[in-house]
Amino acid sequence: MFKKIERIVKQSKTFVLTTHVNPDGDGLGSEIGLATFLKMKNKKVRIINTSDIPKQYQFLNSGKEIETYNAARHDRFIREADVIFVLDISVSKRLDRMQQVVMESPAKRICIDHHLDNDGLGHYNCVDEKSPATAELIYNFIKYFKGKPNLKIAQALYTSLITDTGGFRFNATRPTTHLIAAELLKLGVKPNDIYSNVFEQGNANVMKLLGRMLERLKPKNDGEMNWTYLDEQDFRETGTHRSDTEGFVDYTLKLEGSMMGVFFYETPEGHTKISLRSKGKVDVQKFARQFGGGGHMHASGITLKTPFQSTMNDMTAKLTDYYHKNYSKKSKKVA
Ligand SMILES: [Mn+2]
Repeated sequence: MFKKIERIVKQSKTFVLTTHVNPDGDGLGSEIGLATFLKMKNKKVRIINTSDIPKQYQFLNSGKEIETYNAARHDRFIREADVIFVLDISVSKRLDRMQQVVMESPAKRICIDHHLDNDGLGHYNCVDEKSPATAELIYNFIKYFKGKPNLKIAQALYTSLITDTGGFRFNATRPTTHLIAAELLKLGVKPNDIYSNVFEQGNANVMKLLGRMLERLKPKNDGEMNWTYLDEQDFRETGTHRSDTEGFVDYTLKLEGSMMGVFFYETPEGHTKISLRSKGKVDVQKFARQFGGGGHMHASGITLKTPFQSTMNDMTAKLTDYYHKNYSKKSKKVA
């Protein structure tokens, strides 16, 4: 597939790069990495995303190369581009506000991605679902091109790797991932600079919000399931946003013996958002699917348009029951 893409790139002049709504470190790092490489090849490149860059990734955009989509400013360029690279997704719905213009553009669409879901968004698909990050594919692509990554590319791709592998701790992390990381370090990446930019941008209000969430952690099923919540009052009193809870749910698995974690929060409409995390054989996606949610076996989410307090009580009971029936050590002893 690299061969085909190489030919297309050689024949083309103008490129749009984009990624999914609410972009993460992998999507953004892959964009900067690939854009920088294409610019070295004297291509005309614009990175246009449907969402703003989250604060912790703004250091990647010191050159102001990543733009937030605005129809008046971007539609013409998107329609006239030779190629649209879609990074870190292969499903058009996740382009959100940009979906229509991207799908209508006569440009060749190339997906570089590591997700299983694919609705035919790309005319060309460079997808490796075994790869822990899209950035691995971008790195390999640059190498295939016999390109020499510079420090900027290295920093961008390193950001992608550490975010999508959870700091090299997820099982998808493979020998290649570390070999690529090693090459990026050789190019001058300072691991703590990247780590600090991404993970040490906390603010006091968000810490207070986290404190409330942690204080309320309650064990169920002999501590194998742990759940907690934040409601409207918590966000109001701490002056925080729902988006500030990114990563909070991970704390539910930090307790010894915790196999499944549940975090509820109240949406601005008074509805219920549930984040689920699990380990080992415990499958939270199976539970989430029954309620219209989705995700992966170990990380899923559900949004319910029903009142917060009563929904939380009801769902906690259902989750406790689900865990007990399928995974609880006690129930296995009985059986
Ligand atoms: Mn990714």
